[in-house]
Amino acid sequence: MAKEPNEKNNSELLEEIREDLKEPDMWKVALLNDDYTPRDFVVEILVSVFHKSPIEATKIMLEVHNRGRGMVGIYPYDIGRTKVAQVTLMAREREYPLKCVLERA
Ligand code: TYC
Repeated sequence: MAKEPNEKNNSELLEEIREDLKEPDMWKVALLNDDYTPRDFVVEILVSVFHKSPIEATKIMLEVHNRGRGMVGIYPYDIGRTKVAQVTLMAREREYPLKCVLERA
């Protein structure tokens, strides 16, 4: 029987199923140090946006403060991008220069 022009063969269908089952690409969210954003605000962000405990949040904040940058977590692209946007919005609302970036894991 003739194939409809948009009908897919088995290997095309299998390839599509494989694509759907793939783990999503993961992205790193990192915080950058600056001289103006208060330490308490960075801890607050790590607790509220990234669901860290206050102790873990303080550890990460101090690492960023001492080393210039630090990794906060690894997320699928859309979640990472949303978290970066939330941090940036919260920081700008308070007029802090805090930088949060997304990079390939
Ligand atoms: N360096 C800031 C201060 O001393 C604290 C700080 C930590 C700022 C981490 C940004 O990502 C940051 N107030």
